[in-house]
Amino acid sequence: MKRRVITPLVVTALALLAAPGSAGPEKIAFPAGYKSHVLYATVDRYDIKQHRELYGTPEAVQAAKAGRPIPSGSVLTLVQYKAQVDAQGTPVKDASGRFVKGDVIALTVMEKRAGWGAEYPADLRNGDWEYAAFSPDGKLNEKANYKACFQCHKPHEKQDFVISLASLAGKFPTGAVATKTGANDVTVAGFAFGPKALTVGPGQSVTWTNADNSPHQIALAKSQERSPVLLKGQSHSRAFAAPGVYDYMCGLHPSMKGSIEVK
Ligand code: HEC
Ligand SMILES: [Cu+2]
Repeated sequence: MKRRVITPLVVTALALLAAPGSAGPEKIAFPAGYKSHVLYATVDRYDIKQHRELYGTPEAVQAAKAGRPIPSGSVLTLVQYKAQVDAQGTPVKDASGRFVKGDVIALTVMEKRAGWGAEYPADLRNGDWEYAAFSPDGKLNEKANYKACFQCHKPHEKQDFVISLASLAGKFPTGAVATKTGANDVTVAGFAFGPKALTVGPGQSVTWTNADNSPHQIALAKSQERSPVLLKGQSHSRAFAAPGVYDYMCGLHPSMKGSIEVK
């Protein structure tokens, strides 16, 4: 930051900035230098046909790797690219099976600074984080649904609201996953539940196993109960006592849907 003489006018402006009601995406400056940050993960989003690059400031990556809290001043930038598709609309893959990126659609950013976020009600606040969305040319998107950023990242409070924390910490498992194919097993692969609809007897358990590189989460529609976030290779089991149809979705990717019928 440039040094400047603090005039009374600047002092007033600073006081206004710190006043309640000033919370919001305007606090975040476009991270023009994000490409010089650390590219810590890439994500192929089968559900929305996007390729994503996730960048973090070096201090954030170092802290996450060491298991320390992410420091004030950290910036995480998620760059959304359109996936290139073939004539059928299916994403084209490169030699290593990854989506081929097209144009940048948007950049979403999280920035954490000590003291930020205090204006938000407790059921919305994401610690000291603010969220902002930018167009490819760096203009703030004032029409983005900022409440949804807070709501969707809120359940990840235990990992400082950073959904990709395991990747940021370099702890994301790699390698193939041995999928289970028992009658009560559901495999999560390619951003889909398989089988999508499963029937089990009363009192039986269903086990979901995540075979994707992306994390997923089982979120029951009616009760809003959520499993822990399942990283690649991790499983979650739950017994269903009462007959009925239990619709669920992925808590991270709401377009992924499935159902369990108990009868
Ligand atoms: C539907 C749920 C959902 C909403 C709404 C959402 N995110 Fe996320 N966000 C995710 C998921 C899931 C990831 C992990 C990467 C992925 O799968 O694309 C993520 C990752 C991120 C990351 C990378 C760091 C991290 O937490 O892993 C940033 C930055 C980010 N989101 C910013 C935003 C902003 C800004 C908004 C609002 C404009 C927003 N998000 C809204 C689900 C959501
Ligand atoms: Cu998911």
